Formats: sequence, C-alpha cells, structure tokens
Amino acid sequence: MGQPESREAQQPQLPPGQRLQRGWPVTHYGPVPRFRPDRWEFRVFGATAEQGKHTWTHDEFTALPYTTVVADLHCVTKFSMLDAEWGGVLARTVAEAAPPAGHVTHVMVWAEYGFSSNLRLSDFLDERTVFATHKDGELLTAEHGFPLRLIVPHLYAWKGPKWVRGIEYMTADRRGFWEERGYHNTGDPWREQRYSYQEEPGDGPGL
Ligand SMILES: Nc1nc2c(c(=O)[nH]1)N[C@H]1C(S)=C(S)[C@@H](COP(=O)(O)O)O[C@H]1N2
Ligand SMILES: [Mo]
Repeated sequence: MGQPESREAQQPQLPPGQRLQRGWPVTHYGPVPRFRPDRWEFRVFGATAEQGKHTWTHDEFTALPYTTVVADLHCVTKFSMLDAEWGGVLARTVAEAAPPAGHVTHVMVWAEYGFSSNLRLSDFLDERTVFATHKDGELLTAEHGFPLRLIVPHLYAWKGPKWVRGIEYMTADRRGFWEERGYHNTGDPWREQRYSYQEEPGDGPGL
C-alpha cells in the first residue's frame, strides 16, 4: 500500500522464455554496410496501387513526418530490451504515401546485402510499426541499423531488418531470410513462435 505498483504487477512485459538484457547487444548476420547517402534510396515496389515504383532519396525519406514509439525488442535468442523510444517514420505513413494494391496480403522488407523479412500486411500497418532513424533521441549507430531500420514491436526482432532499403508489396506470402532458415513465419513472441517446426497449417508458405 502506498507503494507504486511494480511493472510486473501491472502487466508482464517479458514474453515467455525471454530474459532481460543490460545494455544493447548487436545481433545480425553478415557485415555492417557503409552508408553512402548519394547512392541510398528507399524503394517501394511489387504490387503497388499505381503499378509503378516509388523511390525516396535519404533527404526525402527523412523529411516524412517524424513520430516516436516506445517499444521493446525481443530477440529470438532469448534476450529482451525494454522501453526503448524509437523515432522515425511510421510504416503506415509509408503505405499512405505509396499505397499497396487492393489485393496485397504481405510485405517483404528488404535491406542491404539482400537481407529480408516477410510480414503480414496487417503487421506492417500496425500503428506501432516504425522505420526508425533514432533510439532514445539519438541517431542509430551503424551497427544498430543506421540510417534506417524497421521496428515491429509485437514480433520478434528479426522481423525488423536493420539497414532497410525498401519494401515489396506481395499478393501471396513468401519467406524472408530467417524465415527460410528455420525461424517461424509469423514470429509472435507472446505465443513463443520461434521456429518454423512450430508452424501450424496456415502459418506460412511451405518450406
Ligand atoms: N539486416 C539485418 N537486420 C537484422 C538482422 C540481420 O541479421 N540483418 N538480425 C535481426 C535480429 S535477429 C535482431 S535480434 C535485431 C537486433 O538488433 P540490434 O543489433 O540493434 O540489437 O536485428 C534484426 N535485424
Ligand atoms: Mo534476434
């Protein structure tokens, strides 16, 4: 009584099987790409509403409306980082500026070196899914995805590519990089959807 309620008493913040991590580890496959502003562009392609491509230069992309989202990061290797403030452009904003065709069901998010991750359109359009340029008010560092990374707060962190370069609107589901290599097609940490062998019919395209 009189004590502020602990966070745990309000609601559990750690999904099953996760543990808290101090600091912010760096987790990815492959080398850290170098940012070349003159060559960087963000591409929207695939099944767009206007059947064309849409590209933004770095200046154009970072001029889109800036929003912050407080969200946790849950790595499938079992560490979680809580309460980061991500700043950037909502995925919704991107989809409004360069809309998908009516029959689009999924989005492939593409990053440097061909890294990719697939999302349901509904996950992409979630009100908290954000293309982040900043964390806690500071520009991302190169190893954490500068100049742009996706954060999908309600899914495991591999669903958020670092060094994003574009999105592909898809009319059927297709697996991304980790989804082809044994990780769950949906990746909901609250349901502990870690591995593709846990998938049930309808969770994803065949392997
Ligand atoms: N391009 C790219 N993005 C990636 C990955 C990757 O291998 N390549 N790994 C993902 C995984 S598994 C995690 S846990 C987070 C880690 O982000 P961090 O290094 O900023 O903590 O990045 C995700 N984004
Ligand atoms: Mo991860």
